[in-house]
Amino acid sequence: MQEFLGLPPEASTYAHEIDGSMAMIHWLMFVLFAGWGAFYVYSLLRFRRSKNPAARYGGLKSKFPYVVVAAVAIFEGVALAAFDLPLWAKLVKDIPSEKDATVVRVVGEQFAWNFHYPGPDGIFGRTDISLVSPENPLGLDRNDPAAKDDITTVNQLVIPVNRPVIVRLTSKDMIHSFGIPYFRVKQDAVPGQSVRLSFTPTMTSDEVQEAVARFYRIDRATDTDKFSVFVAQQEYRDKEGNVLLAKGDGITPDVAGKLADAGIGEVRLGPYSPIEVACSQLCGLGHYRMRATVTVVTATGFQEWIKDQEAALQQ
Ligand SMILES: [Cu+2]
Repeated sequence: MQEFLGLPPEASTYAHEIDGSMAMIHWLMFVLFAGWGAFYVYSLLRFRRSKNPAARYGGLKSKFPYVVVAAVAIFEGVALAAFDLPLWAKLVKDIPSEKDATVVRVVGEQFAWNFHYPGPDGIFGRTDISLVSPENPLGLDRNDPAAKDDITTVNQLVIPVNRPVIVRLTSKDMIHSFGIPYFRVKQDAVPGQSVRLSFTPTMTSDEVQEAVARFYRIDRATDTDKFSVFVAQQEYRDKEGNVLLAKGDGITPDVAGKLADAGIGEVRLGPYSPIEVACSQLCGLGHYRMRATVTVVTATGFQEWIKDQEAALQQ
């Protein structure tokens, strides 16, 4: 169904339910479209001029059509409320304990996403608006003992797979929206409010990259700039066994020429960093570039990343 609707891979625990709900709405709309369309065609034929030369336009005498219209409207309302409200309630209420989750503060601003991790002590350091500067977009007070181990990044969210993530979402300037299509996550970031949301990634970035990889035609005339965000999903060699394109490498004009020489016309490529946060509320002229990469790694990969970040803080 997800492929039928042209949706991206479902990379979080509740993505499937959201897709199910979307599919249901589409089917419901299809049934209504077909029903009303059939009624329209029936009316055209039944009341056509040649059969009803002396038609009167006094309006309906029967109450029955009104009953049908009211029944359909009530059915639609009940169907939407009965399926979607419980799902929404589940998404906003089923937030796990912070002990069992990766907790990240996310602060949107024109036009970037700031991420703030509490570090190994699990406590977010103090932030102060007077400390906000281009180098310290979160206004983190590094003199606060709890802030010493805090990790901050800009436009780069790193999270472990198969563990709940709790986001404390806010905004500095205006309403943005934290949208991650692969996770089916979308939540407005409102200045002055801290909104909690939770999701659990079920696929690593590598797995998503593999899932969305496709074959692309490459030849000498290919504009390789168009492939700048793609990397090869497998190795390509020539007849002598020399590697022309290694797995994980990008396409350059040189590589495209060598592949053409070796008679390889199609290569399997996937986006280098497939998962992104895309701001989903039009928030100004730079809205289109307000995006962050999401890197979903294994639990050990995440520990290593934290260790690297902590080491960088000590310097
Ligand atoms: Cu925005």
